[in-house]
Amino acid sequence: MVDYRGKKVVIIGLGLTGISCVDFFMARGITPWVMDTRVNPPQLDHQLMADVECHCGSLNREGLLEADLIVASPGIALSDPVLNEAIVAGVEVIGDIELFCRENQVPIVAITGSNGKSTVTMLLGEMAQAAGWQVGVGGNIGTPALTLLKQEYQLIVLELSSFQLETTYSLRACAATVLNVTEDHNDRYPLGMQQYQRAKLRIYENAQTCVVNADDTGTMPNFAMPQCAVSLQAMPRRAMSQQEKDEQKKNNCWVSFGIDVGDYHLSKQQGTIWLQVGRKKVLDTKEIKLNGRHNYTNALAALALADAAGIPRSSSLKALTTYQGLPHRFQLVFENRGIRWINDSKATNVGSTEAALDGLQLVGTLHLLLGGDGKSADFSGLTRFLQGDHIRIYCFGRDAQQLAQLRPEVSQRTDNLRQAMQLLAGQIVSGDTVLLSPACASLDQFRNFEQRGDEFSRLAKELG
Ligand code: UMA
Ligand code: ADP
Repeated sequence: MVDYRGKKVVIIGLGLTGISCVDFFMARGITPWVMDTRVNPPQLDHQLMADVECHCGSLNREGLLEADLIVASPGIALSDPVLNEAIVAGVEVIGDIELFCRENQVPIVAITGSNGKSTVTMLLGEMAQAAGWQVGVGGNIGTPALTLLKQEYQLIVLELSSFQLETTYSLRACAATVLNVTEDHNDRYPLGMQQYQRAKLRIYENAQTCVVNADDTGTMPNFAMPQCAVSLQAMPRRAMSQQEKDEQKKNNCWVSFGIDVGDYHLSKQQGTIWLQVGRKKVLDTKEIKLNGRHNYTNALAALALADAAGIPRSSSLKALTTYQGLPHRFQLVFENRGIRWINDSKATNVGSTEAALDGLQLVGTLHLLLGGDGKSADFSGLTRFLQGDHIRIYCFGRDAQQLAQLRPEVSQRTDNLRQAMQLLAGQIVSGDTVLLSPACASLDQFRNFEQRGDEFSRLAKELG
């Protein structure tokens, strides 16, 4: 247990992460100072804040420069000028995952990627449970990691975002994966994909088994990679020495998953698609409850992680035949008069919407709802999935205009999701599919992707 007594601790951000950090320090007899650039951060009225001072509406420069330790929530960019000044001045800046790793004694499976994190994280939790293990699941999925310190577990499964990985140094996962790397969070990575990817690859540092995607070289760590020209702006960590890199290369092992290649891959035989490990077919994909082709690779990744963590294979396979997936991820929410309504509200970037469109089996016309805050993404990758006569596109929210440009002749624009759904309701016929897979974050018009998905589901039942 690290002793933080006598240190001036500042927590930035008073959301879910921030309040879990306040709890952590208060339980150790340390009263932190909290700051949030929001005027009214969400956890301001939390009972734990009764005796804690919170500076709202900006970051206090002097307070940060005088701190011994800054714990930054994932929602605040390290490039924030005031925070960056403290980093440059040498103040130690970490995140909640680092605090967690310094205390935790339990084996960790760590999962990141642009898409599929939550699905694979939950699936792994189910696999461990099927084996009768006490398993804790948390991180970016919504349960702050620090809350997992309060219970005894045999295994911890952490979903980690690139933001969380930027401020983590002591993670030593028994198995770690970057599921895929496609464009996302451009607004937080002004130096481009390489900057985003480097943050994700940090998950492999000191991992015993690294599970990589054989179809996506972006997921592969390259310890020989020369230092990127685009280093994270004053990233508060020292670089690994060559000796450490060589040591790591020797000590950990690599396992891959992929569609046709990889230690864990798919194989086709007489119309049946199998999950295969090495030369052994282990499960007929017809037995998997999850929808969509991308979920076969998620299943392979989860199986590779579970094997590496020592979960009995039979339990993992059993979980694959029962796990139904999470809501808002390519979820059939209503079917009536031969019309399917699919809620894929969690598709908050181009890669996830591509996966939805790629796997779609269509009978009639596809009515596709796109829109929201694109986080400065380049949407052009979607164009190849929007071809043909059997598609109508409805664009709403902040980036509606840009999205409608992808195929203007079949696109219509509205202000919001409700209007878009009212518009399409007059145009659908039996055999059609209505798909909300917006390729954008929801935050311009909704509290979160769940609220957007719930509105879609409600309107589907009302209009369909
Ligand atoms: N913010 C400010 N000023 C601040 C601090 C935050 O404006 O000083 C804003 C941020 O821009 C952000 C919002 O407040 O949009 C929330 O930030 P936060 O750090 O307070 O967030 P938490 O409530 O602590 O939730 C975070 C994760 N959110 C983010 O990384 C933005 C949650 O992931 C995660 O479940 C939670 O910690 C527990 O670990 C959500 C998410 O959207 C689901 N993650 C992104 C994603 O998956 O794409 C990375
Ligand atoms: P994350 O936690 O990374 O956002 P989720 O499992 O919540 O991932 O899924 C988010 C979105 O990405 C959903 O629309 C889902 O259908 C899609 N998705 C899931 N797995 C993959 C994958 N392997 N590749 C591309 N898209 C995926």
